[in-house]
Amino acid sequence: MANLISVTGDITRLHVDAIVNAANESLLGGGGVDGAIHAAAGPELLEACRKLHGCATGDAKATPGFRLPARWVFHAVGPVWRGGTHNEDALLAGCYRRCLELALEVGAKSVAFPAISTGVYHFPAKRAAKIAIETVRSHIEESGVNEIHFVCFNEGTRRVYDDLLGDTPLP
Ligand code: AR6
Repeated sequence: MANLISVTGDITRLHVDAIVNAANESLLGGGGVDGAIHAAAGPELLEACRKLHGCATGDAKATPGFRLPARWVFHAVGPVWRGGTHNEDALLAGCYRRCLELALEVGAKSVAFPAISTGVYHFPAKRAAKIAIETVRSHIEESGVNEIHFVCFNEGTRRVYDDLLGDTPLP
C-alpha cells in the first residue's frame, strides 16, 4: 500500500531515494528548485546533466544525487503555462508518469516531487496538484514506489495538496 503525503520545506534536504527537479529542456540549471538542487548537489550534477543532452518537455531523465541526501535526481521538464490549450495538462502528467518509470528502473522506493511548473512556468497550482496526485495514483502500483512526498515550498501550495489528498482515499 503506497503512501502519498504532503510536506512543507526544501526538497534538497529530504532523505528519500529520489528527488524530482523542475528543470528546463537544457537540463543545465536555472532558478527556483532547479537552482537549489544544483547548489546543494554540487558541480558534479551539472557535469552529469551535460551528458544527457537535454530533455523534452513532458519527459524526465535521471542522474545521481551527488552531495544531496537523495541518491537520485529525476530531472523533469514541465510545460510553460500558455492558457491550457497547448497540451499543458498531458505534458505535466507525463513528467509524473516518467518519474515513476525512472523509479522502477533505478529501484527507488521513496520519491519526492516539487510542484512542477507552478513557479516561473505559471501553471495554476490547484490544477497542477490534481494532475500530480491523479497521475501518481494511477501509476504508483506498477512503479514499486511505496512513498511519495509532495513537497510544498509555501503554505498556499500545502493547503491545495492537503485538500486534494484529504478528498481522495489512498491507493
Ligand atoms: N524545494 C521545494 N520546492 C521548491 C524549492 C525548493 N528548494 N524552490 C522552489 N520550489 P520553479 P517551474 C517550488 O519555478 O515553474 C527554473 O529556472 C516553487 O515554489 O522552481 O517548473 C528551471 O530551470 C514552485 O512551487 O519551477 C526552469 O527554467 C515549484 O517549486 C523553470 O524554472 C516549481 O517552481 C521551471 O519552472
